Amino acid sequence: MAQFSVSGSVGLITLQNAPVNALSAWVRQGIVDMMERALREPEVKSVVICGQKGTFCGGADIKEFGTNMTGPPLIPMIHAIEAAAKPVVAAIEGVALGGGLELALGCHYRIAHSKAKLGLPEVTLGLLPAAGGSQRLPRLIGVPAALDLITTGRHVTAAEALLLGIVDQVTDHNTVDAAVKFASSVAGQSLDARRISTFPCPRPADVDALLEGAMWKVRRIARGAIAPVACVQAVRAAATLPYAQGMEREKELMATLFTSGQARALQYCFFAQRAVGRWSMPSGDRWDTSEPRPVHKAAVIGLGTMGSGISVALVQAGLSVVAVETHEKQLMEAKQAITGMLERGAKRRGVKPAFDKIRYSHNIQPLADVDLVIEAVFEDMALKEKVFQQLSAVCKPGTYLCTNTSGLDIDHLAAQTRNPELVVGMHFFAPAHVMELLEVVYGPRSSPQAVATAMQLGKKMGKVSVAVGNCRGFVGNRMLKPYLEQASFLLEEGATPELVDGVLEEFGFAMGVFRMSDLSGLDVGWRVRQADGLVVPHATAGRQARVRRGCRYSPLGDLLCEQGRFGQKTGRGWYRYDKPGSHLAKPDPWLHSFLEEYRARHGLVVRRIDHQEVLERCLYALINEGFRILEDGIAAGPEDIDVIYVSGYSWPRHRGGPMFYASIVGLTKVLERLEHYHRAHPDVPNLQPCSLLRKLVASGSPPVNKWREVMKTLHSQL
Ligand code: 3H9
Repeated sequence: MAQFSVSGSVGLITLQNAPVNALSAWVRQGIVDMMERALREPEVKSVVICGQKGTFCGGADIKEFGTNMTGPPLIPMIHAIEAAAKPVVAAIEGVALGGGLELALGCHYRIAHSKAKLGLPEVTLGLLPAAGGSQRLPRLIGVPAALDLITTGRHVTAAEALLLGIVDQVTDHNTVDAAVKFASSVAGQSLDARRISTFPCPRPADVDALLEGAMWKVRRIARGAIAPVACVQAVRAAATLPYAQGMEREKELMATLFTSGQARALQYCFFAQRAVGRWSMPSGDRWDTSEPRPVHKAAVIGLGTMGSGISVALVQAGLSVVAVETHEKQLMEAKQAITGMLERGAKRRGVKPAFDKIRYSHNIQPLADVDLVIEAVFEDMALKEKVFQQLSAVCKPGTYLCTNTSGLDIDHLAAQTRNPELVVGMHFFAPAHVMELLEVVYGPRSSPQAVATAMQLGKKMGKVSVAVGNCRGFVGNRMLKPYLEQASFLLEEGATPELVDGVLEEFGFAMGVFRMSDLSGLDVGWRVRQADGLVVPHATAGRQARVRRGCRYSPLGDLLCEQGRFGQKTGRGWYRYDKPGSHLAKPDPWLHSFLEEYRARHGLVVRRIDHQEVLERCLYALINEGFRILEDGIAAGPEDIDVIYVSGYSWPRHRGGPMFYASIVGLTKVLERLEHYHRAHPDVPNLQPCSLLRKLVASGSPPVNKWREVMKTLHSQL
């Protein structure tokens, strides 16, 4: 709702809808009623709109979307504010986002607190600012700046908003008091020059080229998302049409977006991300309710790429860090790399680099007083065992011992220590100071407080933290394995890396599976397979070359590694690169002949493989493993898997994550196609549909938010 009070001659309308004062039906009704009252009452000469508890407004109520919306619509409400005969001032504290900023743009003046954030993030929800935002913002700040804000959805600080001309004043003091004072100073003044909808849109001479450039750019980076394209079209309308016609265009474009599957997927992602972060709900709905312990001082052991990135992320989160590397040369290189990353990060954020927060050491002795350690040494169990034994002896009682392993057994490492309950996994993704995903892995003996502390630390580091159970590869990498394997089988059967990658990139992945493998290095998986005894020297393998443990196995990746083709770093992999380290993947005639020879040697008959088969085999094998993960109780729900894939594996957000995607495609269809491929390739692993998928189909294929009810009947480790 909205509350009304009067301060001198100023009417104060306060939005009251915790936690973000979203514009739900009753809030809109409150604003309409209170505005009418303010305009009616003769002693009120001007009006201030603010939000309760230091937050102006987080925009339209996203929970209302897709429901039968009631209450006054937003657009006429904002128009009525703009048309008011008394000055209306928005007092912006906390956030003014989406509909919240659109409400502020309908006001005649805007005063923001210096810590406020403003923006039009609708594009991230598959929408556009359709309460006049796409038409008013370009009129206020010009086409280029409006395009930037509307197509990216980025939030700006109050200082940038002032510079751009979005707000009229910024204050460090009480914003509502400042706004009331300001409102009384402008009472009675003409508002002709304050109604943004009446402004002509400032048009640069090259506006057409500018809009075309913007369209080209969003199409290139949108990976098939339609909202950024609609945002450019809406700004084009602002730049080329009178306001009323522009509003019509905004409405048309919004109508298409609003009911699209992409908007549904993106809004699902918004809520899923919040749900997995709320892993310790007091209701006990999720697995734990433990209080995290504060972490002020942390240590990182092993300063390779991962350890260096983790150290930077910890320093940037304000922690004191001891960074340990036993090899002199590696320590020197890491110091240089970390200094560079801290410098660049500080420059981007407009602050001083916190070099004094990090201390380097050759040994673990200075770790005696740290609250938490993250081990990031080479992925070798024997080495990690030793590190955990040493840590357990050196660190003070109660220090949490975390490992950044990407798939080794957490419980085995915990067993090396005196207090296994203090051991958890913190699986970061490279580069660790940039990638937002963190898998927090709890072993059977990890204490709830250890997990709570790792989750809280992840949040402090700005990560999307997801608690997952302990199994080979955890959630993300475990699902990746069948995806990579299917891609390799497809090559054996007649596909090329270009075909497979093309299909996956068209689906929306930033990179296809082969390009991605080249980037991360083919040798990483090769070493793991070697340790698992799966790599057999090809020359001596004979008939067994394509079989391991009774299942079909594709040794293609191993064969490339045997030839020193590790991907980008060696200039050769599934593609060729002009020089080692270069990023531009080019089709490699050598690889094509190698595949032909390989197929001939093994008597494989080449078939024409179409796009549908590539997509279905790669994605459905991955999804099938997701169902197994749910069945095993390794992820708490489908949302957890989806957040992991969207945040860490470049799954296109506008498709909502693999489990959401499966529910949209239809579980019956996923099951049917897996059965089809399993029949066609009975010896290929991971195509046999798992029992949870069958069970869900038998239960009538409920929507993704109802899967838990079916899963409840299954065993859970959580
Ligand atoms: C729009 O405005 C369309 C219009 O242009 C046109 C219409 C015609 N609605 O993130 P948090 C909930 S589209 C409903 O954890 P923080 C959120 O789910 C909207 N609920 O807090 C969570 O609930 P729970 C454009 C919302 O402090 C709780 O509030 N606006 C909304 O880290 C706390 O959220 C946006 O895209 C909402 N609009 O961050 C802004 N917003 O406790 C979306 C939040 O049950 N919101 N909730 O899990 C945000 O970006 C962040 O929530 C915000 C606060 C920065 C505001």
